[in-house]
Amino acid sequence: MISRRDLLAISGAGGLALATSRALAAMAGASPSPKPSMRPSPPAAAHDLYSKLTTANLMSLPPLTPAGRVTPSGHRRQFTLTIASGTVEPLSGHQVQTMTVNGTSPGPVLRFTEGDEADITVVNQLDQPTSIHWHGIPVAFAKDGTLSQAPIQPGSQYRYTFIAPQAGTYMYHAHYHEMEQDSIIGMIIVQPRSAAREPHYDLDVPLVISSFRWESGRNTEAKAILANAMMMSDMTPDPKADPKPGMGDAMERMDMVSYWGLNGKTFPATAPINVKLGQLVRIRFANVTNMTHPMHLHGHWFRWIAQDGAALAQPQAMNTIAVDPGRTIDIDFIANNPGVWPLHCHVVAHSVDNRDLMAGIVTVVRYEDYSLPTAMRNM
Ligand SMILES: [Cu+2]
Repeated sequence: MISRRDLLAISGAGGLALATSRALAAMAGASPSPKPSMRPSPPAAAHDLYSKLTTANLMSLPPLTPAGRVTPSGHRRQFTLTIASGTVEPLSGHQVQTMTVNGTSPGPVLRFTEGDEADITVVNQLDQPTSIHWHGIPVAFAKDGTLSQAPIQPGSQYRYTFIAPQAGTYMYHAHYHEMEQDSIIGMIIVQPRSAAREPHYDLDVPLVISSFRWESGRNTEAKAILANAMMMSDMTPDPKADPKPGMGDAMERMDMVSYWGLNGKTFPATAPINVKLGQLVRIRFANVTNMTHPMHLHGHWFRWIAQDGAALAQPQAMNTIAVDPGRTIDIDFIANNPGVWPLHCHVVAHSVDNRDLMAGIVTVVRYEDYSLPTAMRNM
């Protein structure tokens, strides 16, 4: 496991040299029988490093080109989304009872090409009404899943149709009892009719930022435990602080508030983004939580290329981007710096758990065959 101290060491000016082998080995998924190191040549590495001290290569990539006009493609794409109660496992051994879409949360990524007719049947197997909102997509008023539409009653279904708009990243989510139904979420990806309007991406990664509510009856209790734990860590004992539950119990209970995640998993259960040197990688963020998540990538700059499904005429170079609630953000980067690099929310409470270990909205960009130097592995 990776502690906050390790994370700070990796993030800080001292860089990798300060990171413990424990942290890096965990991120690299290092096995007891390590493979040989991928790029051992020091002169080449030094040269590569200097060439990375600018964003020129990244910014020479073309921007995404928006569609001039979307016309019907003549294709109909049908999906069935079944909303039901279910169990998910954000972390191995930690099960959460929630509401699911086709058995998972987030639900499946729905993919279209511009101008396709989306034909989506939503089946409600909950014991309460629901409806689905097509976030960012200009659908007909009666299909918006909100005020214009009677909710889908338990045991019944509703058919949504709309035309897939200009290429970009969108999402869907429940718009009925939103607090309770906040796990009914998913991403929509619309591809351009002409591939020439976008750079060729070797990898296109959807990342839905999600959270899992702990049992609502324990909300107050969790806050009290958090307050106590913070006071204890500051070494400023408060005589009024409730000595019960004890710290051990507090630790155990605090696990319940740690389920911030990516694609329904919380680190270290999140899927790594496996890249090869030289690849062009696109990442699509969708945030349906109620907090802003400043997503930071180590070791690289990236371009901010689109927001809310709309391409930016002038992409911006950055390495941290705030993904606001209700927003989709697209970024891309050149995989030019081998390693096992964290990509994480920079709000510490969203990326570190109660035991100071990396958790929550954290994943890694992991280069193929990259392994840690032997010396670090054995430290
Ligand atoms: Cu966050």
